[in-house]
Amino acid sequence: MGESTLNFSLLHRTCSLVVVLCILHLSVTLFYYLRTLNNKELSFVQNQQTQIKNSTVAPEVIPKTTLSSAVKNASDIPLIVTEKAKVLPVLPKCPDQGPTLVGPLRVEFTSPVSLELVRDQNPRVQNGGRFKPDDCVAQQKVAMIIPFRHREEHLKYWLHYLHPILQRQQLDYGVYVINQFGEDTFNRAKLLNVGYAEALKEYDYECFVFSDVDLIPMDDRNIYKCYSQPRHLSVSMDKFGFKLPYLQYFGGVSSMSKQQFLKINGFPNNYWGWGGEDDDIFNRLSARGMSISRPSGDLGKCRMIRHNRDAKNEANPQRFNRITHTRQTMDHDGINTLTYKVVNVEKDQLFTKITVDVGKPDR
Ligand SMILES: [Mn+2]
Repeated sequence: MGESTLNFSLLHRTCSLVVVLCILHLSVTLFYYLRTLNNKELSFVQNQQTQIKNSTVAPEVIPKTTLSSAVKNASDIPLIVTEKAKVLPVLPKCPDQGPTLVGPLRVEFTSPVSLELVRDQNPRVQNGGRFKPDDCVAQQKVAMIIPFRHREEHLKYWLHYLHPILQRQQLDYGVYVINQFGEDTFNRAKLLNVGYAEALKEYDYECFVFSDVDLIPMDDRNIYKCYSQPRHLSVSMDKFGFKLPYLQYFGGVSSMSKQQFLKINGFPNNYWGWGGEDDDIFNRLSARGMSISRPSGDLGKCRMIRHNRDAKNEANPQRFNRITHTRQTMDHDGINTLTYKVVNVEKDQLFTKITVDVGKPDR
């Protein structure tokens, strides 16, 4: 009997202990659960910090509201926030003249160039001919637009010389070769309009350099970017004895910001064959009260690869008449009336080649 009472008492105590342990366990669980709820907002803040840390956005464009509200919400743990804020990348803006620019360059077209070699020599150029500096924030996002047809040899030289130059110029750039489909008359200005439109579909470019495929700058301080006025970059070509052929000349290589380009409604679409379209572009700029910015004759030296006039790019006999009417035609012939059909897009490491049907002249 005494033994059974003892056993019962032991059982009772054991049960009580189990109940107490259960209550303890529940309380601890509840405590941690509630703490997690409280910290939900905090962990959201931390996520935001991590996102900022991982993004490549320039420090000056980090939304200030995100940062300040993060600090405010997490005021109970200021240490963590301070620590996170310290690891934000603070990339400086690239300087006007990059530290690796070399000045005058030797440019010659005697030894042939292989694309494989150019690819190997420019390992930091990404698919599609894209590059941006990793040690500073580029001043501008620039699309290089090259009107093209049957000039593979010239394109190799262009890529061989320009990729190293553009990287030293620390630009955030992409190379777009706009290849006219078919064998109808060539239309340089319309291809340039297509290049503008197609490049903008890929990236938020703010500047456009329009370059003939056969022109190579002879000094890397001639920066292929945009300026406060539309820029004529190929100011002293060997072809013209290193002089401007005439003061209004805007052919060869030029650059325009998106705003400048839109202000003149882009380029004319109806200049078929060689000549006149560059003068029409000059007239557009002048009609909208803009002037031409140029580098010095020394910095603006460039070489043109010698070649014969292409087939289906005969001098356009209408050009003299057309350029006298630019002011009347520019508002209804330009980027606002551009039509074309993309036939093919090829992505090489060194360039994006867009083959496009731009139609043919009205008969
Ligand atoms: Mn040429």
